[in-house]
Amino acid sequence: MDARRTVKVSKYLSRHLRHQPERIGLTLDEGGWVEIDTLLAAAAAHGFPLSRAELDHVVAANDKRRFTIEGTRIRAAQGHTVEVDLGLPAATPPPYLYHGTVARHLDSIRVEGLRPMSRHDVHLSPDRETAIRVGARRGRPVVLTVDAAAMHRDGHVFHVSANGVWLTKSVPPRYLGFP
Ligand code: HQG
Repeated sequence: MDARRTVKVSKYLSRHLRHQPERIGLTLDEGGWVEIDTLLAAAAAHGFPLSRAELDHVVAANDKRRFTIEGTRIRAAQGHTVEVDLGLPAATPPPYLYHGTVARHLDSIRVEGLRPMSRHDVHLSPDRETAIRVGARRGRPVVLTVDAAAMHRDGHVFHVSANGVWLTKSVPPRYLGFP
């Protein structure tokens, strides 16, 4: 399977396991899971034939481990805009986490802090390199430092997804370090 096909399949899965399952007639359960056979049938029926071997390859080879297979089911590890409860336990974050963004958002972030926007949670990275990659999706990346230890001490709840993305409901400005 070539790299382009892998990315294409990964984007297709992200779209339908995170954002628009109904577009191909899928219903995710409350945890975001769907039967793999159902997903493959729905994809085929909507003009995107995909083999089980290709699916397994994309899940295993995915640079961010975006998808999780458990038994006969699959789900996206994080990043949903549809309502799901991933059932992740609360976790103690490392002292600092990082958020990659771009300069045009900074005025608003200084006032409001980080908000989840269209997703369920604010996504935070465990290291600067990852945050730079996240910010670079939108332009020249700017990395904000999050005092996660202080947030945790003050009662903010953190979860970590199966692929190592740290999630929290919001980050008030006082916990943010700007470059
Ligand atoms: C910004 C990708 C103005 C925030 C990545 C970001 C990540 C504000 C954008 C995952 C704001 C939201 C998530 C405020 C936040 N005012 N702008 N108060 N608060 N923002 O895509 O973190 O490839 O929803 O800085 O790797 O960029 O999809 O979040 O620029 O893990 O697996 O609003 O998506 O993963 O954008 O990215 P997003 P994100 P995948």
